[in-house]
Amino acid sequence: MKDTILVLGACGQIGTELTLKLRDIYGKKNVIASDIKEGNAELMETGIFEFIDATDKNAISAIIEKYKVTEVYLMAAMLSVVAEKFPDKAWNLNMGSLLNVLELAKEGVVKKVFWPSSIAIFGPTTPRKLTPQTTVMEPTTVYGISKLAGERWCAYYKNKYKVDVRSVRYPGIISWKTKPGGGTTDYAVEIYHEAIANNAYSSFLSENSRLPMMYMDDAIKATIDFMQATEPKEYLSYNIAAMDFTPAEIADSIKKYYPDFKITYSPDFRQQIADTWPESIDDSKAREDWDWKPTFNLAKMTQTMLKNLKEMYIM
Ligand code: AKB
Repeated sequence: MKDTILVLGACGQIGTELTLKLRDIYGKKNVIASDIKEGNAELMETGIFEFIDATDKNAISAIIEKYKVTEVYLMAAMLSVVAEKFPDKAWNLNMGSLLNVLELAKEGVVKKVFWPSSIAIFGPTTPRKLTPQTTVMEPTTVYGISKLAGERWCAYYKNKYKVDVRSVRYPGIISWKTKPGGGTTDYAVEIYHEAIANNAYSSFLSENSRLPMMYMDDAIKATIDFMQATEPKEYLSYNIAAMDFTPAEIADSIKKYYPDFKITYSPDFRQQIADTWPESIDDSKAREDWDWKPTFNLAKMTQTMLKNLKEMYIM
């Protein structure tokens, strides 16, 4: 039987490009996009779209039944910055949607689930350089707490009910197609837009604030590769890594194309979140267990971002 996939939160930054890639692989008819709001024109025009609130289990269940869905990618989430402003809403969305999908998978309707975790599961007591797969995890943000609790819920449903749920711990994700919303790592996307639009950027993180990052194509590749990997794998949620850099380093990479580009620094409350996260990630387990390997470094990403954004801003 062919897989039929439902993407919840398909209009978000990762959801948009993930859905388009899944449609390339599995066929347009077999990948149903859904979100609480409309998204990118390409996403809306290339296949089926359904309005779904991911906290509404009956609504998800009805769509699963309607299209005979076998796999769910649950991409709906409130990110770190917005979650600090609305802790109860963040908890309800991040946990409620996950428990809905895990329950449906437990009932046997859905055969496989993808759920995104994050480097936000780590906290100030975690080793910050080359953070290992298994280590101290004491997140201090609402978002990080919800992601760590989510990992534990996934493990519970996997162990107790044999639910096939898989996850990766995304670092900051950079892309030109869809802007991120409400994350601490968003500066690394904003900076490219501002470079093209104004040749200047004021960073909300300090000059030397180093964080793990990844270009979107690699994040999508990791997601789909892990979902297609044959079971069993040792871990349910894997560290993945591609690069790490500071605002000063990304600015230097932009200056290679725009020598007059100016960066200034006005760290705000988001700095406190960044200070609790790792600087770099050890992803050797993902490399060993399912051949994970990134293809973009900072130089290649900057070249790709600037080229595509330039064309987008000119159009
Ligand atoms: C955020 O900044 O909140 C996210 C994340 C690291 O999960 N991009």
